[in-house]
Order: sequence, then structure tokens, then C-alpha cells
Amino acid sequence: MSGGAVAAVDLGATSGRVIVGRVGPDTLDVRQVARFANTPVRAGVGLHWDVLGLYGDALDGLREALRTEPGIASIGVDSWAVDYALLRDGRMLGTPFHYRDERCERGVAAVHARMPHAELFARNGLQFLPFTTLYQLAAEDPALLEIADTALLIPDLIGFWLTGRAVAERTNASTTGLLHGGAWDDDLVDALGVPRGILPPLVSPGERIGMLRPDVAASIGARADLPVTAVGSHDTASAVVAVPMQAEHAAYISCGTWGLVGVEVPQPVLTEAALAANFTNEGGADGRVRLLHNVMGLWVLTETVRGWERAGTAIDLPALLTEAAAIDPAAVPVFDIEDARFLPPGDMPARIDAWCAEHSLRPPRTRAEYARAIVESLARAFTETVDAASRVSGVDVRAIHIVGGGALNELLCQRVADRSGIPVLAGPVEATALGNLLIQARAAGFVTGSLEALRDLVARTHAPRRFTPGA
Ligand code: LRH
Repeated sequence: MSGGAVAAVDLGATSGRVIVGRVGPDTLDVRQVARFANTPVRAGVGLHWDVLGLYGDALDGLREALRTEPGIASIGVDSWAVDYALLRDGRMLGTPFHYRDERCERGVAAVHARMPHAELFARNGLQFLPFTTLYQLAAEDPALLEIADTALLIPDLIGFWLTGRAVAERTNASTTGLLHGGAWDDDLVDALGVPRGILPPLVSPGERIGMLRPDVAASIGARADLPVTAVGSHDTASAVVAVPMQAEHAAYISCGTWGLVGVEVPQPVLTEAALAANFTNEGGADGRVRLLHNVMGLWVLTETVRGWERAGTAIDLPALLTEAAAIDPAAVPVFDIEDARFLPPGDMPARIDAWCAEHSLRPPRTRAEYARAIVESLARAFTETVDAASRVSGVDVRAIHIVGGGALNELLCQRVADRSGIPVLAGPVEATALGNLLIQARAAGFVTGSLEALRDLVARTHAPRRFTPGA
């Protein structure tokens, strides 16, 4: 096999994985060596991530990766955005909160009392999301904030535990709302009462974070000088690296728990239209800008299925979707999947019923009808958001790329093509891990070139599946 080997730790909101990649000019082979559940825990004052458990699982996965591929040249870590840990003298203070915790509402009210969203948008270019880090920091226990000396986003926390070096990787730091022009916005940080000193130095994808700590290297059987490389540590940034698109004519949907729908642009779009459409300008690899909007994603479907399973019915999702595909779309309600009531965990069918009752629509009756209503509602939201992205950016969208787990949902892919009238190119499913691996491989010299060259490699090795409108 040609190319060099690198390892990706990719932590998603419901599961994490460790993936080994062999990457070269004509090679992009990936092998998953570990997959583990990420189960949030409601304990004490709120909903938390079990970050220590995740770190332990990541170490186990890396040990397995090195056992099967001793030549691994680098490790990179990505995860979901916005959430953070506070530390003092290297020790974690408390357990990081989950962005679906209710405390965010308090933070929104506190921040907007000082600065309205439009003013924030002019500075940080972000859409309004109630869990953006700056709102979470405003809801933080002031006593903890006072004694903390460092705040680390989740992948940076894992990187710190691996290397002992505390940094903030730029793509993920852009989701804090505290970044302006690629640097911490000190005036905003001060205005919001965030202690400046807790924000670590920024690094960009491709930069070396540091070598593994000797004790960590010994515990996973790694050589002492194995580096951890900054990647697009925001999972969506890594996914966008690996979208096999021609960016000037394409929209992407990174579809997992969330559906991140947008286009890539060279500069932030801070217009009235972008603000009104609630679009975000998140940082991408190589200084690109991800102009996108968070749509609810597969969360509503998976949470619905989880609820049925908790109530004692085992669900075969592929069979359910096949049944759902046979239903006439006109026979199910299309609801507003972006309604804030669908954000927290809970009884999704009951919330769908309530939405339908409020809008004088007949609610779904069977499990398959619920599944179809969710897919139709998601497909409509995706289509409308692609349309808005095109309008706001001026990108003439001729193909919609769906990457991530949603690329496996054939009904969803077909319905996005049907509703938009634009071909959908589905895959790769593992775009996030591929983007993570590619940035490391380029830093290690196994491949060269721009994001276009990296995307070309993805297109040659992971040809997407085409869904034609009306087929
Ligand atoms: C997707 C994601 C998304 C963020 C959300 C918190 O995993 O990173 O881009 O908005 O999680």
C-alpha cells in the first residue's frame, strides 16, 4: 500500500471513532479501528458530556491503531463545536456541559441585554444559536470563571491531555462567537466579562500542537516523538474539507445529528440578507469561510427512534425508512423542524403532534408516517436553506453534496433532489474523518496542494452516489 499513515480521533454527539488512514497522491484508504458510544449524562445541575470516558475510549482506540499500524505519523482530533472545559493549573474544573442543556437560555438573555444579536453578528459573523460558547460562558458559574486559568474546547481539551499544550484551534474557536478576523476579539471578550487570560493561543489546521506526553506515549505504545497535529477540529470544518465539490457551483449538507447546510466562500458575508436568513460565517481550513445555517438534522429522527426503543419496541431503521418511502408525501404533515421545541432531548412524536395541532394539520398516525413526516420536513428545510445560501452568497448551486451519515438515507437524498430540482451527490459518509486525515497527511507531506486538490483525491477515491430530481 502506498502513502503514509495518520490517525483521526473523531468525536460526534452520539458516538466517537478512531480511524487510521493511508494517504498518498492517489490513495485515501481508511480503516475504523474503534467506535464507542458518546452518551451524555444528566447529573447534578445539568446535562453533561462524559469527557473523561471519551478520552479513555480515544486512548484505547489509538492503542489499537498503533498496534495495527505502528508507522502512524500523526494524530488529529475533531469533535462537535461550542462546548468547553474550564481548567486551573491543568486540572479540569467541573464537567463540561452539553450544548442541549437548558442553562444556555440564561446566557442568551444576559448577553443580549448587553449586546443585541445584530451587533454581535457584525463582529463575529455567527448565526443566532442559543448555545454558542459566548452564551454558555455568560451562564457559567462566576466563581469557576474567576479561578479558571484556561478554557478549552473539547478537541483542544483532548489535545491538551495528549500533549500538555493548551491551544485553541481556529475553525472551532470561530464557533465561540469570540473571534474576529481570525484573532480573539479582545473588546468583545472584555465587554462580555469573559476573563481574557482564559483564552489560549490560536493555531490553524495543519500546525503542530505538540508531541505526545511521554506517559501518554508509553500508555498507548507510541514512539515518544509522535506529534498531534491541529486539523479542522470543528467536525463540520473537517467534513467540508472532504466534500468532493466544485465549490463555486455547489452547496453542501454535512448531515449527522445536525444538518449543516451552506456553501464555501473566500470572505465572510456580513450583509443584512445573511443576518436575516440567520446564516453563520464559520472558519474553515486554509482560511476559507463556511457560510452555513444549522438545520435540525437527523437528531429528530434518531431521538424519535430512541424514544420508541426506550418504550420497549426494537426499531429496524432501514425497514422503517423503506416503509416510509412507500407513503404518499402529500399524506403526511410537513412541520417546522427548526422549531426550538425540537432542540432538547425528549418525546419527539408528542412535540410533532403538538406542532400539528397548533397548525390545524393531521398528525402522523403510524411509525412510518412519523418517519416520513420527519424526512419530508428535513428535506424541505434543507432545500430552503440551500436556496437561501445561494441567494445570500451569489453561488449558482448546480449540485448539492450530502456527506456524513445522512448520505446513507436514500429517501432523504432523493427527496432533497426532488424538492430542489438539483442533483444530489451523496457521500462520503465518513467525510469528517477524511477531512481530519487529509489535513494531517498534507502537514506530514504525504499529499500536497490546495483544498481543491484534496477534494479531487476524495472524488477519485470515494465517488459520490447521484440522486437525480424526479427519479
Ligand atoms: C455538528 C456541530 C455543529 C455545531 C453543533 C454544536 O456536530 O459541530 O457544526 O453547530 O455540532
